[in-house]
Amino acid sequence: MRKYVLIMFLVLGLVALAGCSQQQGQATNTAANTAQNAAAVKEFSMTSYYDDKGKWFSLKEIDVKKGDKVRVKITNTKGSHDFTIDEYGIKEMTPLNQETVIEFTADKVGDFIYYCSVPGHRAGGQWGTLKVTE
Ligand SMILES: [Cu+2]
Repeated sequence: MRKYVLIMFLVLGLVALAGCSQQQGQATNTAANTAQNAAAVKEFSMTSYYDDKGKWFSLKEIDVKKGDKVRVKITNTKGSHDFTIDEYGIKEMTPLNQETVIEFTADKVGDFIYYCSVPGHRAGGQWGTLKVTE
């Protein structure tokens, strides 16, 4: 009988221990996830295009927080275009029928115009606003 009680205590102890270590594991996972989120990339997709009605990027606004890593995927479906943000020193060609991936860190706060620098395209409407807030 005594042996039985001892074994019961041992089993209970083990169960309690297992519960504790599992909780600890979860806490660690949560911390890791938070760290990952902090460094997470904010991703945006758009097409770059023109026709008789106008020229444009399908996405008119990119909203991010200061410090965010920004990934912009641009698929050029018609014509010859680039993606330019003067204040960020970005000017990337976007070859036809390809996805061009542009990455940068939003380290300046404010509203910045992204546009296509091919003559006439920005005036034709091929631009949008990058909004970076604190
Ligand atoms: Cu263009």
